[in-house]
Amino acid sequence: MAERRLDHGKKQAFNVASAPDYLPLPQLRALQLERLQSIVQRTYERVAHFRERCDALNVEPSNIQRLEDIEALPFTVKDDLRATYPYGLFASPMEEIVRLHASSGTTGKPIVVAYNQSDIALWAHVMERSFAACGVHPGDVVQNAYGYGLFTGGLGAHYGAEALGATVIPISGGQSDRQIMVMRDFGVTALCCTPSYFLHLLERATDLGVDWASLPLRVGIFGAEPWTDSMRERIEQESGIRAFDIYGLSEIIGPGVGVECSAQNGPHLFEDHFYPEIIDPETGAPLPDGEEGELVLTTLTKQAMPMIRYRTRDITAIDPEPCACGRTIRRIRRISRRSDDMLIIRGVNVFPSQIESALLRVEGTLPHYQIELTRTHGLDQMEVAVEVTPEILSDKVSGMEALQKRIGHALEQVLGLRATVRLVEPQTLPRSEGKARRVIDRREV
Ligand code: DLL
Repeated sequence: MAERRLDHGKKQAFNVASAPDYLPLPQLRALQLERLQSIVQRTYERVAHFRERCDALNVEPSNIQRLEDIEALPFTVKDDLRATYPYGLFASPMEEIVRLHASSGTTGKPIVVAYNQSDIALWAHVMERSFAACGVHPGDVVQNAYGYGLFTGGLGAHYGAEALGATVIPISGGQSDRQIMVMRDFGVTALCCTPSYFLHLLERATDLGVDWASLPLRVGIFGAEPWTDSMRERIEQESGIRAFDIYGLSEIIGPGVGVECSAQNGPHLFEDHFYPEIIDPETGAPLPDGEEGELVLTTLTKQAMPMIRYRTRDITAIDPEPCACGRTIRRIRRISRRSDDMLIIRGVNVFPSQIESALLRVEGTLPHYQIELTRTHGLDQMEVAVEVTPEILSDKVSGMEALQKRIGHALEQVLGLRATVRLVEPQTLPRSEGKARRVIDRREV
């Protein structure tokens, strides 16, 4: 089934909206510099918080003469948004602000982000380019299962797909049975949701006896949470669609900061609007292309709430190699972790994505897992619950024990740590309509 649909993605015609993806480099850099100078000036004039930070560092907008001069500017971090909650970083008066979104933090108040008319048009534009890069075109029927509401996923994808001229079904997240009915009855060809929710839909469709292979679905535009290449392989193999990685964050605009092209080799960043840097997360020092570190983004054209040198906490590297698709905007490696989702277990640094890729390499596992951390007598314990295929469950006890051992071994090899492995029946771990919750940390701080 996998091969049957793979070629459809190549249908992608050169789209006028995506022309800026192919600018000659000198032109792109000149455009970035011009835009950087202008946004720094605007923010300095209109946002007291930014001006005070600049003054403290003795830097002013006229110091930005080359792109590298950006390094003299102060960083913006999530705490700056919290400290100025809700409206303190706006660079437009309220009469010009036409939309607010918010992203819930793990603690306390959400962070609030604002858009004026021009920002909404910019967002639709970068999302239109995103859909075009994934091979979506007018005539496609796009089921948008990202949540509509304060979350940026739903409305962000919605306006982009409309701008492209595709047909949008604004179904939002949840109600899986209805999603599947709509997918089948409306002839859906492209689906937007988190990768974990897609897995859930796939599973539910099987339960309902829907013949997945008979559906015209061709493309998945998946993001909002980390997922690995092993997860992509599973998804593509089981569903026969092509799964593209879309990246974004509320503080910068929402979805549409970057997206993969038909080469599926890491997201291209829309650099003409979002200027990337990679820094050492410990020292803040800039790192060269190719080296892994924290992604820092500057919005070059967003007006209502510009973000200058925003520390995303997302760990990646800029890949300067030209891409087979011919786009000149650079790619980043797929984001598999954040600097703040690192778990320290018995002194060892562990990222949930490492666990995912180790698990999925073992045959007999399903791509549903959960990590639970506890502490007994001062010692951290890690239990990894993983769903297994019905064939494994119907096998002899010895088969299950062997699988448990193989998983334990795979985890130990990757993490250098022993974990208790619990094999569970299919569909017993909680499913999410949006971002999956993979880790339950019950250790007391
Ligand atoms: O998740 C925006 C979005 C919606 C992106 C739909 C893609 C699709 P936030 O809720 O503010 O915004 O969360 C942003 O999610 O800093 C990353 O840590 C993570 N994230 C987003 N996309 C990806 C991805 C939306 N493709 C935070 N891979 C970001 C890995 C991702 N992590």
